[in-house]
Amino acid sequence: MRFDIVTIFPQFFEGFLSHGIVRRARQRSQVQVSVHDLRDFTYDRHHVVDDRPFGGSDGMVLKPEPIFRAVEALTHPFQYTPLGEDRQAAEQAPVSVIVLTPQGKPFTQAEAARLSQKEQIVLICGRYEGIDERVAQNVATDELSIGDYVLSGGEVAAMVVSDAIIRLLPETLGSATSAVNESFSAGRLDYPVYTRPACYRGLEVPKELMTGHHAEIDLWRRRKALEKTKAYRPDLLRDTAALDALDQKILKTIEAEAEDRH
Ligand code: 6GU
Repeated sequence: MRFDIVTIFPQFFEGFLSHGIVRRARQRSQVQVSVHDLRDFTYDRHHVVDDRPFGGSDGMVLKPEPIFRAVEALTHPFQYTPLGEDRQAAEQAPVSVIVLTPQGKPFTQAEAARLSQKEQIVLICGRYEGIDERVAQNVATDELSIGDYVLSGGEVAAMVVSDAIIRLLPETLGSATSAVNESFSAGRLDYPVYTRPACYRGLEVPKELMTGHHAEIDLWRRRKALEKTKAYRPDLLRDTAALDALDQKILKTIEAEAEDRH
């Protein structure tokens, strides 16, 4: 897989690219990541990438021309279909061109899994008050947001999106099963974990984990995972069909116990 990141702050990505799983995946050639300065796709003397919004309002808008040129330079024509033309075709093409914006579709684990099948992903980082809408309609295959808050630019979001995808690539994680086993693949948050020492400042590790009894440990973990999910992410439990039969049973027990306390 290949990533091309288009940004006005290429240096932002230096630390991200040279540490951890992303660094290892690059060293092993599981992924190629290139970062491109949007200003390199301007032709004017001052390398201007932004301009004032038509209709008036605060702030500056990223101009379409440098972004169109960057995408044309970084992709092969006919390998992708822009969003404004055909959403279905855009999703299935081997190349994705993604605009990162708080106005985008929410980025999820399912979206990361879909994108991990692509040959090439171009990430366009927004700045200022936004990007000329002709980019989203005529060049992009997706507009993504990483959550309901506003960042000062798309750079951090580009790292979030590419990290979530890269760790799903085959042989990227230490253990091939760890990506399958985790939060969100299972429709709930993960269980809490502990390590040594067994007692720290009088704080004991839960005794259920110290028994070596596999079935009891599994039951305890499922229960804690569901309690946390209920507390922090009740939205994930609205569709209990995503849970297996044992989780559904444990959840009913948790809910019955909460009833009893009222
Ligand atoms: Cl993708 N960009 C910006 N600027 N803010 C965001 C975001 C993206 N996702 C959530 N907030």
